[in-house]
Amino acid sequence: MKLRDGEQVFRSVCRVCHGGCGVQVFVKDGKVVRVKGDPASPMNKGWMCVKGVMTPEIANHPDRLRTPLRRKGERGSGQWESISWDEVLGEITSQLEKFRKGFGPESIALGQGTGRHHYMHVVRFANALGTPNWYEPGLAQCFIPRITVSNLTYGGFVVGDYYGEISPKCILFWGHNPLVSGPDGELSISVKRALDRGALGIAVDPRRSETGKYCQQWLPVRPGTDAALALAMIHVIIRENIFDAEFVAKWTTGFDELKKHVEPFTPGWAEAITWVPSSDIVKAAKTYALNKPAVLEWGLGLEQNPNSLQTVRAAAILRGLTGNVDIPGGDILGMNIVRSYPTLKDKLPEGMLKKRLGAEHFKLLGGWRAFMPSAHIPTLFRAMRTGEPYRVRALLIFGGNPLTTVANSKEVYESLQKLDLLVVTDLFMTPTAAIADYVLPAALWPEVEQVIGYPLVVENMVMAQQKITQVGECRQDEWIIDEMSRRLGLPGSEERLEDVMNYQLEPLGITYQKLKEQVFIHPPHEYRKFEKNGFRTPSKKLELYCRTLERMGYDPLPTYKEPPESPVQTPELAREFPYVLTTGSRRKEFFQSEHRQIPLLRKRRPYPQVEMHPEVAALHGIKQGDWVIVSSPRGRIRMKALITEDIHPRVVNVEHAWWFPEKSAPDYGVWESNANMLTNNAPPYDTAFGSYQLRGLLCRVEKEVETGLKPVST
Ligand SMILES: Nc1nc2c(c(=O)[nH]1)N[C@H]1C(S)=C(S)[C@@H](COP(=O)(O)OP(=O)(O)OC[C@H]3O[C@@H](n4cnc5c(=O)[nH]c(N)nc54)[C@H](O)[C@@H]3O)O[C@H]1N2
Ligand SMILES: Nc1nc2c(c(=O)[nH]1)N[C@H]1C(S)=C(S)[C@@H](COP(=O)(O)OP(=O)(O)OC[C@H]3O[C@@H](n4cnc5c(=O)[nH]c(N)nc54)[C@H](O)[C@@H]3O)O[C@H]1N2
Ligand code: SF4
Ligand SMILES: [Mo]
Repeated sequence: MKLRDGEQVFRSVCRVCHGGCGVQVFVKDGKVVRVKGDPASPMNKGWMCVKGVMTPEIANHPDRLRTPLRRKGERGSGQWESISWDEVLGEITSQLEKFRKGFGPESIALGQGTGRHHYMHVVRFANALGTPNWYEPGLAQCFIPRITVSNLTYGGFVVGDYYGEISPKCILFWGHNPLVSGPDGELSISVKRALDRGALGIAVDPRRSETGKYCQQWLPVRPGTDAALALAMIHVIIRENIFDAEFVAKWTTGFDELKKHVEPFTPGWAEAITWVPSSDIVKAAKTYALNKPAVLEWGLGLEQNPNSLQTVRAAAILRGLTGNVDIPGGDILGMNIVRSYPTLKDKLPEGMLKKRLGAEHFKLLGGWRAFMPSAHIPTLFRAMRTGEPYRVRALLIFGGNPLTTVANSKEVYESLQKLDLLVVTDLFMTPTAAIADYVLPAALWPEVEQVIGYPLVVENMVMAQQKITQVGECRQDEWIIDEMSRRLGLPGSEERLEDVMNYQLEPLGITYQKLKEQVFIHPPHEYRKFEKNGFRTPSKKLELYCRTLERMGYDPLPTYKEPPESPVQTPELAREFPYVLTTGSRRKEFFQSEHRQIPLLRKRRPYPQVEMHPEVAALHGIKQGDWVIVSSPRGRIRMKALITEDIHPRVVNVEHAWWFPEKSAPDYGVWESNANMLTNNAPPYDTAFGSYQLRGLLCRVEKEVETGLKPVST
């Protein structure tokens, strides 16, 4: 590696997204000046994505928050004063103490964003504070159904095996576009390499996504109906006798029940529901079953609907039937080489479990069996807004912009405005931070110390993030939490972050300081672990039929449910809103609501886009690049038309999490093009996870005319 004048280099791990890329960080005069992929990292082997290489532009951006801020005028007036850490922490903790004593710790909620370095530390803080109410905008809508279903079915989480000698022969991409969204258990580059090595690709997606373009087969499914498609594929695999009979007989439970259960779910039945031709369903089922080893890459397309448990279960069963679990080149169970984060869950008083908002209904999200029990977002925000069943008075958000990422943004706004205390810790001023009482400046990844196990959840490799630079008064979230904990005298506050990291690393016989020198540890993968001790399920087998679910009152075998808002369920509404709306598909340039202020990224994607088929565009007189109004029964937004053949002709797709840092405070244009103005946070929810619907709603599109429709604003 070549050093330029005055540079120093450090090895760490990029966390502009969920992370995973080993990198070399070049520092000059105390600033990050460039980052490069680390060729020695087994994960990315020197590769980096377009966001990661922008780290210096993010770290040194003039708009970065650099000091703690206290609101001066009214909420949202845009008037702030800089105060010291000592003052801000003193003021916040004295208010927290007041709420805790006066109304109980459950009146304080904690919020955060998707899988950051401080994720588990926020959970730890909630337990230490004694509040059951923390949330993250993903959870029931992201990853928790996949993790929980994996645990129930296989006794552990699985990820595609792109790391060994044997490469997958087939990859079934189900509602997932990893060439763009990569770091959700794998990296884009690993998937791309497997496809380049000749893996057959099948994409189940209403859009022919960037990943879909590499696939031999595209199944443009009607959003929200994936469970029907998966059930039909199970039907075909059993009917055609192309399941792995030996594996099924020896290592699974409930095959006979499953076989009987799927008899009615023929490809013809599924075609009517999913809009995918039955011949394509048969072909996809055969390709997946007959090309072993195969990976099933699952994503948000399976989860962001009110039948998330059963949809994800149906996909999980496909892996089991075909014997693709924990084999080289298949979907592998994690090594979990680090000890789980000490979240102090035993410090949460018993009585608080019952008070967790939503837990009594959504047992796999908030109940004691849940993977990482959290509050149900619509129930929590309703409690802020209405005081039912009790008032939530304070919310501390560590990295999250819920005005853009939680369904039904207008209700989110009303809920936040009702709080007595809103504190937002972020890298930048956002529309959510702009209506807070205090805004705290967060550290970006090169300013942070943490241990990261990767791929997420399965932890086959462990890496050290190290603090290399300091920007202004920015502090890592864990530090802020620890300082608050100390002032409040909470359990665990005597431990330093380094103690926590060392505790995690203990089974590896290494300390954080040593790991920093070593950069990463990547033990060889052990396959077919079930042959030694069975699967880590109650039956020790892979559970096609799940008795745990049955005991909890959920269907032990997967079932299909029509989405509550759809051309079939609500045909009257569909006359007014004739297209099926899906939201959220990721873009390479942005991570969720971030990076719109980074010039090189924004230049590549200056506007929010709505994708529609040429037939739809022609019907409404819409031309490529026109501004379009997209409306749903809940609201309307404007986006630029992206007209493409690569989408089902009855589906419209909008990007999510748009706001405009260049527009004026406090809204920053958050009401203009924000997908969650269209989405629904009302029941019905998934009965186990409480997932609400972000995909498979109804909408209409029309060309924006200058004097006509204007975006709604509050
Ligand atoms: N309609 C629709 N809505 C969706 C989705 C969808 O597909 N469709 N997807 C959902 C999913 S899967 C998820 S995970 C959520 C994501 O939702 P969030 O994770 O809430 O994403 P953001 O809104 O971008 O908020 C992240 C904020 O954290 C800040 N940040 C980044 N790093 C740090 C850090 O280290 N510390 C601190 N304190 N702040 C930091 C960023 O500047 C940004 O403002 O959105 C959900 N919302
Ligand atoms: N660049 C970038 N990378 C990211 C993120 C980001 O914001 N930007 N976010 C991160 C986070 S938190 C997450 S959770 C992951 C998400 O990563 P993915 O799971 O890949 O999520 P999406 O790209 O939102 O959606 C995947 C695909 O689902 C399709 N789809 C939409 N509705 C349906 C449906 O009903 N059924 C099916 N089968 N498909 C459907 C979309 O067209 C899209 O191509 O990405 C992570 N990585
Ligand atoms: S994929 Fe994620 S970890 Fe890798 S370079 Fe991009 S932002 Fe960084
Ligand atoms: Mo997510």
